[in-house]
Amino acid sequence: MVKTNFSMLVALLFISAGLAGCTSDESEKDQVFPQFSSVADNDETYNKARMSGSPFIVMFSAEWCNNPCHTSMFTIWEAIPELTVLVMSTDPAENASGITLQDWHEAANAFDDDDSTGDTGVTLTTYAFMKGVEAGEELGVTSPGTVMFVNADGYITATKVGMLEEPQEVLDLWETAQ
Ligand SMILES: [Ca+2]
Repeated sequence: MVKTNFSMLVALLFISAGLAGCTSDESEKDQVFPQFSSVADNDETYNKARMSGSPFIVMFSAEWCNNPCHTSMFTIWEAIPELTVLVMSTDPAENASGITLQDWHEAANAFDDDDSTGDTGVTLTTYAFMKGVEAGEELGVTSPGTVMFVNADGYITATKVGMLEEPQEVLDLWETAQ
């Protein structure tokens, strides 16, 4: 029993330490999403100027991140299809793990495919896959698994650390950016 409690304490301390660097605190609610400029898998350049005027979602991920990344991508799509989602890799290596941005997008699209029936599920057509190392570092995000909701003025209105599994949660967080 004592051992269990100690383990829980260690786990709680670990979780607290992990959350200390995130931006979900009320006090940081108005943090501006940093300037960035990145060429995505569709060869288009995305930056703050291009994104201003409409809310958007940034998912910090990586070429090699399957979960929570893929699950979160499809939960967002399930909640609201065809949203503009910038999927940013926190891995500075070009073609990390030998995966190009195009490969990465295709792997994500294939995540909900059913090989036995040939059903290809949905295709994440409005998601743009790019590097986001500098922006992530400015926000204290250096590993995959954080999703940020940004309003039309470029402010971060909500941050989700970890997997998005419930479409309703996406809707609630998206609402903060409207
Ligand atoms: Ca698919």
